Amino acid sequence: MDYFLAKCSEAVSKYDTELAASLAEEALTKGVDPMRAIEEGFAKGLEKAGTLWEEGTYFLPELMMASEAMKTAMAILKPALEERSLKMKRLGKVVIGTVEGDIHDIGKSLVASMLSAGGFDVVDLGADVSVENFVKAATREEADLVCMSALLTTTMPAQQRIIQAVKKAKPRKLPRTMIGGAPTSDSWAAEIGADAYAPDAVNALNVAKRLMSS
Ligand code: B1M
Repeated sequence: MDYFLAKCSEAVSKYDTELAASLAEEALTKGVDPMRAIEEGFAKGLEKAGTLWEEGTYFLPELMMASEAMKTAMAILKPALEERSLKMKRLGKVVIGTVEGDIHDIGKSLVASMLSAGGFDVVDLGADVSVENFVKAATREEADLVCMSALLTTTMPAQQRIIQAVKKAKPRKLPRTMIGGAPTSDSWAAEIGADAYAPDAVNALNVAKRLMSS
């Protein structure tokens, strides 16, 4: 298993989209937990590509190709995650997106898949989502939870603007709010008035469940 997950990681770090796709298919036929294949396999490869980029070994095109390999594998595994979701008790409705000015969508998509697999109905707004569109979606969908991802220190403040704008819009049902993304933290959540912070997709599901029951 570890060898298989290492191959998944390497396919992404070496931006081999074809191999990543065939390994994702293999994971499905072998019955590997799709979330495990993503988190312990493919995502590790993207982390490595990120490190090679930081070191100056990779340039932006290589990093983008590694992201594409990761996204291709995730797209193949997504139906298996969704199938699991259909069997679950519904826990609430989530609106999720990456904040404006920020196009990093892989972590956000992973969190969306995890919440969906755990029994939430998820409306994924995508990346670079304006404050206005977050508010519109939260109101329209009567969301129980609004989830905001930010990967750049420069885009973190948008999380605060969204929280303030949602409260100001006074929707019929005031949703709870959760933030995440590498530069964010518990203390940032407290500072901007978010109900919660989660460091990764697994914790995001646990935190979302806790928010729904509190
Ligand atoms: Co960018 N990038 N990038 N990038 N990129 C980072 C984030 C960076 C840390 C790299 C670095 O310099 N060390 C750095 C940010 C520095 C900072 O501000 N602190 C950076 C930069 C600077 C940039 C550009 C500005 C580069 C440039 O153009 N000069 C540019 C920004 C463009 C923009 O957004 N406006 C840019 C572009 C890109 C690519 C397009 C090449 C690509 C993104 C492709 C895509 O997403 N479609 C990319 C990538 C891939 C990365 C790294 C390497 C990997 C990000 C990723 O997908 N990780 C990243 C460095 C790194 O993280 N090592 C980096 C895998 C993913 C599964 O993890 O996203 O952390 P992550 O999500 C986790 C948790 O954070 C958490 O759960 C997820 C799963 O466990 N989580 C949540 C995330 N959202 C959550 C929400 C929640 C809860 C948990 O609740 C709501």
